[in-house]
Amino acid sequence: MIRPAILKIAAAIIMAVPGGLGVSTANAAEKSTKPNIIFILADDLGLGNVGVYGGSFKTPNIDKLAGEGLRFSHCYSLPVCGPSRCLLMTGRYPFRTGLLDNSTWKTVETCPVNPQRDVMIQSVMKQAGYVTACVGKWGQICLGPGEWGFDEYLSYNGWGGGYWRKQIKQYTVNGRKTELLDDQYLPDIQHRFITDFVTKHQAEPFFLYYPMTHPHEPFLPTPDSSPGADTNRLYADNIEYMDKLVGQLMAELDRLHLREKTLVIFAGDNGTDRKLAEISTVNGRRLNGAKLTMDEGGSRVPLIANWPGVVPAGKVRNDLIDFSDFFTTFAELGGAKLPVGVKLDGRSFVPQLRGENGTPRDWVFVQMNNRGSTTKAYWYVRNQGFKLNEQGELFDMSEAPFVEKLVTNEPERRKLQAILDELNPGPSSIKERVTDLTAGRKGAAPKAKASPEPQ
Ligand SMILES: [Ca+2]
Repeated sequence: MIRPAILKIAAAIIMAVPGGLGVSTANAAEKSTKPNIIFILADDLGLGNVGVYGGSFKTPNIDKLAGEGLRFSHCYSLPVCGPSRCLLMTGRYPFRTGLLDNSTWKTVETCPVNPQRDVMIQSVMKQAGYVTACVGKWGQICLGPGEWGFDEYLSYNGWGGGYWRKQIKQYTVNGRKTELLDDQYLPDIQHRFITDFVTKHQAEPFFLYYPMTHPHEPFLPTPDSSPGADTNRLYADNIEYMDKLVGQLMAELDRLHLREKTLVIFAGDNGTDRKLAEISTVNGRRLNGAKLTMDEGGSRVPLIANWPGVVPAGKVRNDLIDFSDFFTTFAELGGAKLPVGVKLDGRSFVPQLRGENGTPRDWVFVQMNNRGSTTKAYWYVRNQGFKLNEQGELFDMSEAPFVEKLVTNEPERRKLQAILDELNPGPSSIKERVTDLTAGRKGAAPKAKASPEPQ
C-alpha cells in the first residue's frame, strides 16, 4: 500500500503535465517537426573500448558516427549499471531517487523508485507525441519497461550476458514471455525488433531507448567468432559485434531516409570492466580506475551525437556532460513539458548539438553506494580542473583520465565544497528519501536485497 501523501505527489506530477502522462497533446503538424531520438547505451564500454577515443579495439561504425557527428570527451555516467540507467531516465541524482546501488529490486516494495512517484523520460516524451520503445537489458530497476511507460519493448532481466540460451532462457516482448531458442542470438533478435519498430513508426516521432547487451561479460562467441578464441579475443569479438549492430541500425535509418530526422546518441553506461581494464587503453595508456570505482575510468564514458544537417560533423567538445543531462536534452528536443514539482539535475546540451556554444555545466556529480546501505555512499564533484570527494580529498585532474593527483588547493576546495554543500548528497538526504518512500508500506524499512550477481 502506498500512503496518500505519495499518491498526492504522483497525482500532482501527472496533473502538471497537460493531458496527464501517457496522453499525447501534440497535433499532427507539431509531430512532423519533432526529431526522432535513438539512445544507444552500450554496457560496460569505456573510452578505451572505442577506436575514435584512442581505444585499442576496432569500432569502424561507431567511429564513423563520431566522424560525421559530435564527440564529447568529458561525459560522466555513474560507475555501475542500475544507478547510471536510473539517473539517465529520471534526470535526478541517486541521493534524490534513492537508487544508489546495483541491487536486484525484486519487488516494487523494496525498490527505491516507483512509477507512481518517479517520472522517467519516456513518459515525458510520450506526452509530447512520441511513440516510445525500449529494447535490451532491464532488470536493475524494478518492474518492467511497460510499467515505466514504454509503448513497446523487448527486454530481458539480468545483469549481463544476455547473448545465448545457455545464459538466458526467456525474454519479454510487450508483456509476453518468449523462449530464446538454441540457435538464436538475442542481440540479433533485438536488432530485428528495432528494425520493425522504426519501419512501423517511420512517419511519426519515435523515442527509442536501446540498452544493448554488448559488451558486458560473461563473453560467449558471437555469430562471427572463430572457434577457439581466448577471453581477450572474445572480448574484442563482442565489441566488434556491438559495432556491427550499430552499423546495421544506421543502415536501416538510411534505408528509410530517416537520418536527417533522427538524433542518434551513442554512450557507454559505465567504465570498462575491471578485469579488462588492462587491455582497454587509450593511446596505449591505461586509465586510472575502471567500472565500480570512483576514479575517472569508472564513469568517464564515450558519448557521440549524430544528426546529419543539425549536429556539426567531425567535431569534438570537452564540455562537461553528466547522465542527468539526457532527460532535459531530450525533453527540449521533443518540445516536451518538464514535470512540475520534480527537482531535475540536468542541463540541456541542445545548443551544443546545434553547433552553438550554449552554457555548458561547470561541474559533474557522481555517486555510488555500497550495496544495500544508505550510509556507505561515495561521491565526488568534478569541474574541468579538480575533483573533490566525500572524504574531502581534492585531486588535480589535469592528467586525467590517466592520473589523478592528490593536492592541496584551498580556493578550489572551497569552490567544490560549496557545490557539495548545496547538493547535500550525504546519508541524511538518502535516509530521508528512503524513509519517506517506505513509511506507508507493508514491512517498513527496505531490506535492499543484494543481487547474487556482482555486476
Ligand atoms: Ca554496465
